[in-house]
Amino acid sequence: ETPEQLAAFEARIQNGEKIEPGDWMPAAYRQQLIRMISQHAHSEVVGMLPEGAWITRAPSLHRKMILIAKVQDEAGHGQYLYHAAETLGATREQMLDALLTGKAKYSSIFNYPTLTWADIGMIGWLVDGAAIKNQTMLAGASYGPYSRAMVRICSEETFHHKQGKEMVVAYAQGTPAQREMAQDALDRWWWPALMMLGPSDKDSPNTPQLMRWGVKLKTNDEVRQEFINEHAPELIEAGLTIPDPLLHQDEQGNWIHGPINWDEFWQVVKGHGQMNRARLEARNRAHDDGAWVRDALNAYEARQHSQAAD
Ligand code: FAQ
Repeated sequence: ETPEQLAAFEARIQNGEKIEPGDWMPAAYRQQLIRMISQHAHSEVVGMLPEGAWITRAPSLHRKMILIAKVQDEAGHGQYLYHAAETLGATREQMLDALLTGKAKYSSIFNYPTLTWADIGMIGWLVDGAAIKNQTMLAGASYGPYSRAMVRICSEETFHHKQGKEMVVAYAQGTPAQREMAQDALDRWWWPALMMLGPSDKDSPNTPQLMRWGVKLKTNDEVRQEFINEHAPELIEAGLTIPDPLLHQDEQGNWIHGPINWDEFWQVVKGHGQMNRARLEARNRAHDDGAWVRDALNAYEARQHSQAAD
């Protein structure tokens, strides 16, 4: 890598050009993108588990159909993202191996259990809501395939967000038992939803480089502030109590949160959350159960090759 190459690359970013797969890029840019996009893909795939657990227990056919479609969308998002990472030279096998052996990270949020049906609504409202804020920003990212994947993913997640909000608002205004279930879900998901947007800026080693190269256009704390500003008033309007006694609006209209328990966040990131083990076990089981499909594909490909050679 010469200083001239780097300067030309950075000038392209400054001009708002997209970097495409065959273009020259610094090795660190490629590495950062593979890290981020593959972790994002893993999050979508592992993210199917907490919600998938409730498909058989949905309270109506209507809600069951919505949930099946949502979980299926997450699988699709995982696919686009694995493809986006493949354009940078990562192989599917390497990425899956990193996930299944616990080397790769995926979003902390999916290491929390879904204890009641209201959790499904709360995931749609808060987790998809946080994901949309982060991904709308990433839709402007400098790497073309990632930015384009974000546009499609965000539009699908907008439906997820709406169905979650509709569900929680209905329960918050429903019977006393439904209200209690919605409040309990908020009590358990509020703080993890704030944490999923990443560590505070002072503890975020990747942000400066990612911002310099136009991958992230905002810091973790900026995105978190946007998320709270949108969601806090809506949750309060729905009649729910946000479990943060220090939450208040400042003179600029920003909703200021109390201290986040970053020890809990890092414990979860390091693999010691409530569901880390169960999530990895479930993914490993699914992978092992799919071995016959991979074998069949390989056998089919080998036969096509041998027929082509004949
Ligand atoms: N969980 O220096 P930073 C979804 C790690 S998709 C676990 O700030 P960065 C859809 C981070 O990797 C949700 N680890 O890192 C859905 C780094 O470690 P490393 C996923 C985390 O990259 C909805 C270290 O901490 N979205 O929910 C987390 O600048 C409903 C230092 O952090 C994406 O992946 C975390 N929450 O900023 C699906 C979006 N946060 O890798 C189903 C793409 C940080 O150096 C149902 N990613 N770490 O060893 C991003 O935007 C960024 O990577 C951040 C983190 C913002 C997540």
